[in-house]
Amino acid sequence: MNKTAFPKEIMAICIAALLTLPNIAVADDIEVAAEIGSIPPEILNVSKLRDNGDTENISALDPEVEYLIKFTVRDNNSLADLDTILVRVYESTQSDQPVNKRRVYNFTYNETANAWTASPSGYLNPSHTSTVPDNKSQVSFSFDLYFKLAGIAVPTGSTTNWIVSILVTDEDESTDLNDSTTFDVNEYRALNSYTASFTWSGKNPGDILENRTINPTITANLQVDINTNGSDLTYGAYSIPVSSFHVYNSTGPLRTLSSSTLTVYDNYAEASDSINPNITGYTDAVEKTLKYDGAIPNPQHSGTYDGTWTISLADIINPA
Ligand SMILES: [Ca+2]
Ligand SMILES: [Ca+2]
Ligand SMILES: [Ca+2]
Ligand SMILES: [Ca+2]
Repeated sequence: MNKTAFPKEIMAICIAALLTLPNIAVADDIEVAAEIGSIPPEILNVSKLRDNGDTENISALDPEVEYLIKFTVRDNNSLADLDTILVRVYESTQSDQPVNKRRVYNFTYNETANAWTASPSGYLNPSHTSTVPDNKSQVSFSFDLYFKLAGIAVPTGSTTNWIVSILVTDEDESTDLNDSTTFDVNEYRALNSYTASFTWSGKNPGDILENRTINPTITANLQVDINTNGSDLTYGAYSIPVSSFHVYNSTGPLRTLSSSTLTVYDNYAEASDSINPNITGYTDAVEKTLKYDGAIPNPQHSGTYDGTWTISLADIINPA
């Protein structure tokens, strides 16, 4: 037997095995992935209210005056991952109510637009511009939001408050909420835009003085008394006593003018609401009519007599 000779069957198997060896590659792709989690946004360092001179810790805000709130937002997916920041400023019992300048204000930062908007309009950026980030690849930014409230914003007192609620939402709809800032709204009453003088011309002793109308525009965030004071009209040493004149409101009653305060409209509010238990309503830029008339005494020395009368607003109520 030849020991070097393979049996035919074994040789055939070896050839078949050689033919099925894999090709040897010199390069190949590696599929690589790193899954980055969606990180919720955070609100940090919320300031108390500041006035626009940056005085901190304002606890009671005047309507129609600019204020500032500062806060930092961080998102470790970068600021570009933010969707919106909603700063809702509202009387504390009105959180679910629609925006309304009496009670709820929304200030919204939209990351895509990189801009603030406000509803109701007209109360954002009264004299300063609220800040926005100019580099969205940062992870945090300190926002300055400048705003004011309307003259009719409901006043609050020792048992009631307004709240600043800040809600940040990212593109994964993760959120953070901070409503730690509270404040009071002070009483507000303003009277303007009235014709500040009138004259009776060509009169003689004993003449009736036809009525003259003054229409002050009233804005107040609570009920107010609309009052008037008169004074004697004088010409050198001569005078026409204040009691020669009358004042009345749009429906009466006629009252003799006096140097003491007379209430022409008592506890007046154009619109009623009961948000604050002590407040019956408010008046938003409404003209009210006060009329004055009188009679010249007889006899009366000739001359041009003049004097200064006053219209004033007073409140007699403290907000609860
Ligand atoms: Ca995020
Ligand atoms: Ca975004
Ligand atoms: Ca309070
Ligand atoms: Ca009154």
